[in-house]
Amino acid sequence: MTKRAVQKVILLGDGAVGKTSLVRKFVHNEFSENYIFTIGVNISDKEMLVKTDKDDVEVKMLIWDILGQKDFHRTQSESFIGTVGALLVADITRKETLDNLEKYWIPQYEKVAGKVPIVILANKSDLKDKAQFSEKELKEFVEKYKKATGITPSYYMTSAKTGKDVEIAFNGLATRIAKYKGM
Ligand SMILES: Nc1nc2c(ncn2[C@@H]2O[C@H](COP(=O)(O)OP(=O)(O)OP(=O)(O)O)[C@@H](O)[C@H]2O)c(=O)[nH]1
Ligand SMILES: [Mg+2]
Repeated sequence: MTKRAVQKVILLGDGAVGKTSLVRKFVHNEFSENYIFTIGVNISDKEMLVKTDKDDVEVKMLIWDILGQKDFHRTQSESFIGTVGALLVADITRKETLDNLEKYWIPQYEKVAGKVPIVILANKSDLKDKAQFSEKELKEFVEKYKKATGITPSYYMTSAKTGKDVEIAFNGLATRIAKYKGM
């Protein structure tokens, strides 16, 4: 039997890491080189089919894309309420964006949402020449998180430009949430 579910999820990470671009690629299959920073929140939705061990689940994902600037702490925290999972996004051309997931985004998010499923994305993987960290370092980051929490997040090297691993990352999060909800 096919089940149905609505999942509110959110993308988190520093300014210009590619949160809006990832959503645009996933929902509309479009990409633009222009940077227009997000003001407040954009909400998109996308239907997808996920498979758990028990069932097929038709998921309607409500995707919240918020601004990454840290000065807007309150707007960000309010948008975390009611989410059942998050995509944590870093930019491979700026190592500090990965450090900030650990220092800022994950703790802030967990304070509001608790220990819900998360997926870690190292975006702009097409810009290999400018990379400041590798897949190996991303894996170490995930291992460290696992040691601290007992939870192993999935991780992907994405590119909103080429589309690499974008669909699989969103689908991976939706699948984790469905399992977490016992579906
Ligand atoms: N080469 C490359 N450029 C990317 C990729 N993803 C995003 N960009 C570029 O990076 C810039 C910032 O992208 P956004 O998607 O607006 O970043 P954001 O995280 O939404 O930024 P804020 O809304 O300010 O928090 C834009 O110029 C994009 O074209 C990618 O995978 N590869
Ligand atoms: Mg944005």
